[in-house]
Amino acid sequence: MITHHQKLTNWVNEWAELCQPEKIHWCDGSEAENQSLLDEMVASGVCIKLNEAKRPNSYYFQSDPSDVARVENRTFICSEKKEDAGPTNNWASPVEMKETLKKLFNGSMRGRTMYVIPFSMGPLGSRIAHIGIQLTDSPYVVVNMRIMTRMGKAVLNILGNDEFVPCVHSVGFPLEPGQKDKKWPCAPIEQKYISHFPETKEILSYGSGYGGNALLGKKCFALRIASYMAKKQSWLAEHMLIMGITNPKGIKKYFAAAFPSACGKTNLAMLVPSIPGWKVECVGDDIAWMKFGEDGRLYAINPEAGFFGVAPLTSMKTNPNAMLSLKENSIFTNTALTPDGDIWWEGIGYDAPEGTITWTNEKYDPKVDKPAAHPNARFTAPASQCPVIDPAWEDPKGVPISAFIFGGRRPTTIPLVHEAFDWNHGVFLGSIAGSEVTAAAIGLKAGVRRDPFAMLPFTGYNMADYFNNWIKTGEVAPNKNALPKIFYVNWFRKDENSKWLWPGFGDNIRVLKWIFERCENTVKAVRTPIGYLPSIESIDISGLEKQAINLSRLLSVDKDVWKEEIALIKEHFALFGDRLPIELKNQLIALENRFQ
Ligand code: SAT
Ligand code: MN
Repeated sequence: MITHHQKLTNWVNEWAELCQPEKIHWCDGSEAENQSLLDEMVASGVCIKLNEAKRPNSYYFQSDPSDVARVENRTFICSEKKEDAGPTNNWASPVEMKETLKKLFNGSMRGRTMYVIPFSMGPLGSRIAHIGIQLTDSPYVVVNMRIMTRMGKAVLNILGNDEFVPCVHSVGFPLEPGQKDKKWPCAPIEQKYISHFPETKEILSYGSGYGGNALLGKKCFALRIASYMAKKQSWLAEHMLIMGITNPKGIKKYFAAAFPSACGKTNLAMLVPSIPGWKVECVGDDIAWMKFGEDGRLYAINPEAGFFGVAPLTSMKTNPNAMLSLKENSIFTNTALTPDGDIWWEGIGYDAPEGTITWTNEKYDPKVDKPAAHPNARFTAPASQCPVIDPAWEDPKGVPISAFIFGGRRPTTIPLVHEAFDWNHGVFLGSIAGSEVTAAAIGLKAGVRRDPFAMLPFTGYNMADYFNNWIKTGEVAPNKNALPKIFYVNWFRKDENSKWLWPGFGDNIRVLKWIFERCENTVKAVRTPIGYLPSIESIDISGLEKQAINLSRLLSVDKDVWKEEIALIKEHFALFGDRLPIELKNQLIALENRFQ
């Protein structure tokens, strides 16, 4: 036992009594502890150590085929009142959920070790950081949490006798005496429960060993629980990357950006600029926690310490900085495995060598239409290994945010970039963010799938109240002039032949440059009914002459198309009924009027 925190000790003992693990291990976070867990997992066949010469100190896992991603229909927000979970969450009564889970957790760790993981979301001791303690029976979770968070003894020292967010996790596969373990133990889908109790700040997760279902610091704590804490305490917990951007004169600004999945958020966070003299550095690729500083500016920290990124399509071409981040000391889950003991995935930039093994542990046949890596295969890599990690990424003070950027995949309607008229208009832009989905995406209706602030599956309370927290942030800002400006980008506009109009990737710096210059007030903008747009001359496309970029098309705002868009926004807002903040209702009316 390495703590005198009586409440913590009691809590651990209570759960141990219920879950009945064979032993309890308090994680100190040391290198030796990490190595012994990895060695044990290799010895028992749970994972493979990759070729030391190719991928030093890295490990390869294959999950159960049923346990490959977050499970939104098994994710619950258990607030006292159903309406406090809102129309976008699965609600369950906290009392009933706890009863259900107590039964499942009863004896769920038999034959296993219960690990106690003290972790800090954010630099140790930062005024924006918070501490959680996760109990888990999964050593895979322990080694991942060691990369993704600051974990171990030092956290308990900082905690003292303070409050922590209790997080309990079990893979839900107890072992009877003599029973052989599975390579990836988990429970069947109908027994998986990823449940959150925002009002009491608790997380109980049962039945899954995967990513956001099991690494409870990430989506469960840093977004769902933290978003509720943020509302109560007037700060922001957001699904945003944080990037530093430096112009050729050496002036630096920080932006935070939210995009729905599959918009290249990790790529943007580590972008390699295509115009000379500009530099992008990465503070974080997924989550931002923000509070006002003494100077009245909004300061952001990345609560995480690693990247849990989608592997397929990551290559030296699409994201060299991610590739270099994962060159060693990394964990790979559900990628393919090459015969010489390295990883491979679709879109890595070279063919799979003969003899490659798929994520389902079969011999890979490129002629058969079955991917070698699962589309949601992941790498877990330390952020400190990113070649463009920002020098201030661990600054406990955080970094001052100059601009928020929202976006989505919209083949039509939305221009390359536009700027909000003011804070509330910016909140409106965040609230209508979304991507167009094709009918091909399973289970989704074709059309625009709204994902407000990219927080649809991650807001731990009523989304309408979450919008209100953003409105309120503008009201309580100590210095309204120091509030970040708000922008909306769309890299994904297409022409009538379904060809991308914008090159994307490193060329997105050209849009970031305009945003940067708007923050500096050194470039003009054109007022349109939807917001401020760049004039055609003010987007720097030098060096792209050969590609004949059609900027007037990319920046066009079509009245008839926007009439349709407004009708869709009305439908989207109707979901929130009377709870939708009046400020957003008024924004929609004003938008409609500006098109009259
Ligand atoms: O599995 S995670 O929730 O960590 C990643 C994701 O699905 O966004
Ligand atoms: Mn994410």
